[in-house]
Amino acid sequence: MAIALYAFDTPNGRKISVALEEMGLAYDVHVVDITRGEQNDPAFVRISPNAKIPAIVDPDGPAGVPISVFESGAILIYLGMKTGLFWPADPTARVAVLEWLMFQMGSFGPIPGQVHHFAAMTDENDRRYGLERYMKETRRLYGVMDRRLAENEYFAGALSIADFAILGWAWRHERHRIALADYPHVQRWYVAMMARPAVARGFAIPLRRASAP
Ligand SMILES: N[C@@H](CCC(=O)N[C@@H](CS)C(=O)NCC(=O)O)C(=O)O
Repeated sequence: MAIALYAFDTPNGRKISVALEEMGLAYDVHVVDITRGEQNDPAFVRISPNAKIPAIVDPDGPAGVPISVFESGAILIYLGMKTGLFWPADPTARVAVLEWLMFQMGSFGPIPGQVHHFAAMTDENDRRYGLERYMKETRRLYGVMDRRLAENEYFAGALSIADFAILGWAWRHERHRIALADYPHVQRWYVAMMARPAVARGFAIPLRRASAP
């Protein structure tokens, strides 16, 4: 039976549509339009208690018992454990995946997300401090990623769920005002990731209703 994906067209939503496509799992999309407050619908909050997308419901969970999962990092680990794909069995390799997944969850998401927030402000006084602070840190994070990718094809060596997590946010590099050409190793990785047919499908799947503004 298909996994239910509750998502919207955002970096955290796209991480999961990309992973589901890469893993070849059947899924149905349930758009949760966060511009209309649908994340606060009590039925959705029962699945995602923090009232944020993404979330999944897998009717075929562990031991055949249905399970819901919220938090994109937890979803990626769950899907990796379920399929054994992009989630190495070797403990040393797994640590690298966890490191870069946590890097994304803790920094490369929350920080560029603040750039998106302050960039959208119209009052110059309100936006200046926030933009300077978070753009500086975002550039530093791209530097961290560039150094890692100078020595590794993918973040954890082999392609893993950490790449899907980081890709979701790198996809928005223009919105957080980053020129990928300034980070050639990130650019090389980004171009290679986006050229993958399953990644393209993960970004093409509609996560917005046609009627939405
Ligand atoms: N740590 C969460 C963050 C999820 C998150 O921030 N989702 C955003 C969209 S990308 C959301 O649902 N925003 C709606 C809101 O804040 O009300 C995860 O990685 O799943």
